Amino acid sequence: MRRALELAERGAGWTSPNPMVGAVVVKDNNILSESWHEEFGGPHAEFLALRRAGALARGAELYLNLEPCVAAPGKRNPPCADEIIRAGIRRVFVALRDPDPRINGKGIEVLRRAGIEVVEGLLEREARKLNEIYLKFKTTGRPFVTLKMAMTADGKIATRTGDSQWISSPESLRFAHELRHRHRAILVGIETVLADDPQLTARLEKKTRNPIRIVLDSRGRIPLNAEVVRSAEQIRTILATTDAIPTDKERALQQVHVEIWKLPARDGRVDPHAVIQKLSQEQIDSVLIEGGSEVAWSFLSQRLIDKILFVIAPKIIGGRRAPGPVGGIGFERLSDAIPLKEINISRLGSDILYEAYLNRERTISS
Ligand code: AOF
Ligand code: ZN
Repeated sequence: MRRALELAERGAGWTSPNPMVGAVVVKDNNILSESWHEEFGGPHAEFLALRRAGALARGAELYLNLEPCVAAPGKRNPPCADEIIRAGIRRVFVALRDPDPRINGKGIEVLRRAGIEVVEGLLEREARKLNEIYLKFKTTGRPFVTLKMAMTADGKIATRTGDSQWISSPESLRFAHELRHRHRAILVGIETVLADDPQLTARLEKKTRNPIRIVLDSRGRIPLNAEVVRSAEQIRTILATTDAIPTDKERALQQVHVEIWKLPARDGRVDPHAVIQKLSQEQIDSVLIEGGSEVAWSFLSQRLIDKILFVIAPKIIGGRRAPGPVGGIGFERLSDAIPLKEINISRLGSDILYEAYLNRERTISS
C-alpha cells in the first residue's frame, strides 16, 4: 500500500480535479505490475496495472489507495471494479472509500458480490492526506484552501521597508513551486503584486502545470505593466475586484485578457466568502494563498483556510513596523485565537516547515 501511495503521488498536480490513484498487483509476495493515474481524463491506475499484469493477475492481490470505480453516467473510463473481476484478482486492499456519490461503497460491494475478498482501511490516514484536495472538493463542492507564508525566526515576512526577497532557503523556494504545481489556483493580494511584481507560475526542473492566477484588488490598482497582466494571454489570470474599479481600468485589463470577477465587498475589501463561492462555481478544487498578511487575515478570520504552511527561516529582522504573516485588526482576546490541529514539523534545507490544519471537522477527517 505504501508503494501504491508513492505511485499515486506521481500524478500530483496532473489529475485534478480527479484523485491521485496508485495500483500494485502482487502475487506470492512479488510485485507483478504497478501503475498510477497519470493525468485527468487518462486511464485509471487499476486498469493500467491489470493490463500490464495480463493473465498473471489471476489469483493475485491488488493494492489500491482508493476504492475502484463502477459504471456511472458522465464517467470517461471503463469501470475498474469490472476489470478487477474479469482479471481474476483474489483479494483487494483498499485504503479509502471514494466519496464520489456515484461510487461511495459501490466499488467494494461489486467486488464482494463477485466473491473477491476486500480489506479496507490499510494506511487510510496517509491515503486521506494524499488526496485531501479531492476529498474536500468532492464532499463539499468547495476548494481546498492552503495558506503558505515564509517568515523569519522572529515572525516577519519583510523588513520595515518591504524587502522580502528572499527570506527562505533554495529548498523552500522549490517547495513553493511544487505547491503552485499542486494547486489549481494561486491567490495573492494587490499589495504583494505592487511590492514584488511576482509571476505566480510553477517553475521547476520537471514539467509543471501553472496555477490559475488570482489577484485580490478591490479598487483596481494593478498596473497594466505588472508581470501577471503582461502574461495573461498565456496563463489564465483573474482580477477579483469590486464596483470600486474604474470602468476604463476594467476595460483596459479585459483588453489584455485579464478576467474580471466583480464581487461584493466586505470591510472595504473583496469578500473572501464571495471568492470561495466563485471558485466553487468555476470547479476550481484548490487554491494556494501566498499572502500578503492582509489577505491571510481576511481568509483566516473568516475560517476559510484548511491548511497552513509556515516556512520559518533562521534569520532575525526586527522592527516593530516590519509585518508578520497575519495582519488585519487581529483578535482582541486570546480565547478567540484560531486553534491549529495536526501539527507537523519538518525541515526544508536550513528552514523549518510548520504545517497545521484548521476547520478539521469540516474538511477531511470525517
Ligand atoms: C481517476 N483515476 O485512477 C481512479 C479514479 O471520468 P472518469 O471515468 O475518469 O472517472 C473519474 C472518477 O473515477 C473519479 O472521480 C473517481 O471517483 C474514480 N476513480 N479516477 O481519475 C483513477 N481510480
Ligand atoms: Zn476506475
